[in-house]
Parts: sequence; C-alpha cells; structure tokens
Amino acid sequence: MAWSQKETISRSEMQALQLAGLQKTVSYVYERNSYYRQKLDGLGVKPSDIKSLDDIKLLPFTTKQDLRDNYPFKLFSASPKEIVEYHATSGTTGKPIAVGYTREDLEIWSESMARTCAGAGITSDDVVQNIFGYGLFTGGLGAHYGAIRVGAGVIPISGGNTQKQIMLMQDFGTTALTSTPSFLVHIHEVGEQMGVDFRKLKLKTAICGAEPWSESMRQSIQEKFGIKVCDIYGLSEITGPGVSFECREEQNGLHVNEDFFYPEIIDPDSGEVLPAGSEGELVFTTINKYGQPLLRYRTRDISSLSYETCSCGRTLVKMARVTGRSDDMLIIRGVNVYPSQIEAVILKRQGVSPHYMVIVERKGAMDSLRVKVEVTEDFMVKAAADILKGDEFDILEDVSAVRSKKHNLQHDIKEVIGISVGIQLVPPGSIPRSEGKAKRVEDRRPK
Ligand code: DLL
Repeated sequence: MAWSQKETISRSEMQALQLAGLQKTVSYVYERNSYYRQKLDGLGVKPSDIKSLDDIKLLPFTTKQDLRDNYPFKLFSASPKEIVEYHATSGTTGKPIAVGYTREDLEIWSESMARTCAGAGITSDDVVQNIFGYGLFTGGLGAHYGAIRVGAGVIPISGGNTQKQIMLMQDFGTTALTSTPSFLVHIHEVGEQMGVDFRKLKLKTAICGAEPWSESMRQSIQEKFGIKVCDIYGLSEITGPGVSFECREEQNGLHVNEDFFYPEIIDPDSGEVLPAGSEGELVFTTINKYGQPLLRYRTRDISSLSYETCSCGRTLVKMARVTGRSDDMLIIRGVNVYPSQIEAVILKRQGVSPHYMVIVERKGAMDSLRVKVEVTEDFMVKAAADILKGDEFDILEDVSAVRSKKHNLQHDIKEVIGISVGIQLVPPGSIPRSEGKAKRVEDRRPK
C-alpha cells in the first residue's frame, strides 16, 4: 500500500504541486545562490518567467562538472547554520562532490525512503538489515531514515563483514535486506559454503540498487534467497537513495517521487527534451529542497518515463530500470555496449557465476572486448578439477565442456550486443569482490 496520499493523486493535482515547487525553487536559488543568479541573469531568465511546467526549458542544465568547479559548497543555497548533515560522492579520482541537507531536506528524504520501504512491502513488523554503507555514502543513512519512518527495526550493520551479516540474519530474524545486488550475491555464495540455506530463514524482501543490474540478476537473487527484490534508484546530488523505487506488485519500473524530484528525459547529445516513452538521459530538478537545490541536473543515467497507470494504484510516473550511464557506456568499434547486457546473458547460463569483468583493450587500431567469467564449483569439478593448476582455464581448451561453454557464451553475447567478444573462464573466487558497488569494467585503452 502507498505510504503517502501524494503517491496516488491525479496528474493535474501533481502538476499543480510541481509548478508551485518549481516556482518556489527558482526564486529561492535566484535569491540565495550567486552561481544560479549569474546563470539565470546570463540567460535573461527571471523567476517570474516560470509560468508553466513547460517553462522549465528556460532553465540551464547543471552538470557534475559544475558541482566539481564549485566544490565544496558554492552550490549550497542554505547558510551553513541551516545545514544539518553532509554527504559526499565516492568519486574515484580527485575531489568528491559535496552535498548538504537542511532539516526540511532530511524530512523529504525520509519520506521518499519511507515510500520506498512501503513500496517493497516493509512495515513495522519487519526487521531490516541495512547493508548499504553508512558514512559519506548516502545509501546507509537514507535507508535507515526510511526504515525507521515506517516503524521497522533497523540493524545498522553497513557493508562488509559477510559472515557477521549471515549470523545476524539468522540470530536477529532479519526479514528485509537493503543492499547493492552484487553484495547480496556474494553473501549468498559465502553462506552456501557455510552450509546456510537462506530460503529457510525469515527473509522475505530486499531493496537493491546503487549500481546497474539486470532483470536476470533480480531473478537469480529472488530464487537464491526465496524473497522478492525491488529496485531502488537515487544519486547523492539529488538526495541519495529514494529518488525512485519499485513497487512489490509490479516490479516493473521505478515510481519517481516526482513531487520532490521533477524528471525529464533529454537527448544526451542535443539536450533536447524527449517525449514520454523515449530513451535518453535522466534529468532532475529538485522542487522541494533547501540545502543544495539543483536545476535540471544531468544524471548521465539512461532511462525512459512512462505515465501509464500502475496496478499498485500509485500515479507517480515510472522510470525504466537504468541500463547504464551515457558516460560509462562503452563504445566498441562504433557500437554502444552496456555491461548489463552482457550480465543478462551470463546470468541465464548454467555453470558460470554472476561474477564477471568486462575488459576493453586496444590491439593495433582495433578495440576488443574480453569478458572474464567465473565458472561455478560444480562446473569445475565436472570439467577438470583434477588437472587444473594455473589460474585460467584456457589450458583446458581441449576439454570439450570448456570449449563449448566458451563458444556458447561468445555466441549469445554477440547475439545481444552485436559484436564479438573473447571469453576467459576463470576459477570460482578469482574475480575481486566488492562490498559496495561492484566494478565491472576495466577499460585498458590508452586515454
Ligand atoms: O548510489 C545512492 C543510492 C544508494 C541509490 C542506495 C540506491 C541505493 P551515488 O553514489 O551518488 O548514489 O551514485 C549514483 O549510481 O547516478 C546511477 O548511475 C547509479 N545507480 C544508483 N541506483 C541505481 C540503480 C547512490 N537502481 C549513481 N540502477 C546513479 C542502476 C543505479 N544504477
């Protein structure tokens, strides 16, 4: 059931709320933030020019680079006194991006996450093991606030500690998990070695997100744990987790908390706004935030929007599962390739595990793709356990099971992405595990 009455209001009521929120936000940033005032003045736009939702097109985009250039706090519109919590992105290079929340911002974040928990069926009867990392990453505290708001009991274990995770699931009677999908796969793997049958525990739900993942990965986690798994999307710049969430009823697309975060889809090259249903880059304008409100923030995430009604009763617009980022998208010999397409193929196959790494290399002038995939213990035993000595299976090229496994994977991946890939089968456990977001791509091409 929907948590808030706002989730089921009519389109015209929603648009009225959104317009009021947009007008308030544009006036607020114009008055309080010199960066935005200069931008708007440069474009000759005054807050009073925003008369309809369509006028959002008059506003400038904000990019990650703008946030970097204004690090740490120049895009804050609230005074330091009003900020009550700080977070930062986990950028791998250089300075992170800082974000700040006022009390009101924490309120809408908690509300967004309460809707997310309710969407996945979490209530005050649940014990939520919160595996998202606590700290500067927004996952831990965001899920914490939402679970508390719906009255569930939270175990704030954070990431890592795989064996302890399993122990607490057993001892505390955990019923719901919040985690990156890749870490749940890892927990299952470790538990299996310990002889744990997760299907016999009290678990019933998980909310997974923070990284691109596929429908096949969802099916696999549901099957392994005997639970229902809902997708959750968000980004630090906009609020953290809870920008959008899946409902348990349909598990097909994520309802955007659009009374707080106004979504658009644009063509990533031209910046032109695309009609509902078109795939493109997601852009959000925060229309109810005070700490660091952002106008038309370009997420680089690829999705589409659907205004069709959902059987769960929510009228909140749905965004399609994020298949990749416009900037992480690999371009191999002119073809756009998303790692999640490769993952979907791997997950459908017996004998290989969901642990993989896509390696991009340049040989001469040609880019090539290699996919390193772990085989399962079972496969290894059947195929070649007795003669395996090195750390790769290529020495076993003559073993027909290995040859046909490689051939089949190669064939199926080519069918989906349209280009040939090399397959390298590696023993179980040889691809590094991540306790947070998984690293799936190694781009070795010279920059
Ligand atoms: O990952 C916030 C979050 C925490 C979301 C917990 C969901 C759950 P950042 O670290 O700023 O924030 O990373 C944001 O992660 O722009 C997407 O590229 C990616 N991402 C997040 N959720 C999903 C998802 C958090 N469900 C970036 N599917 C975003 C695909 C996702 N990608």
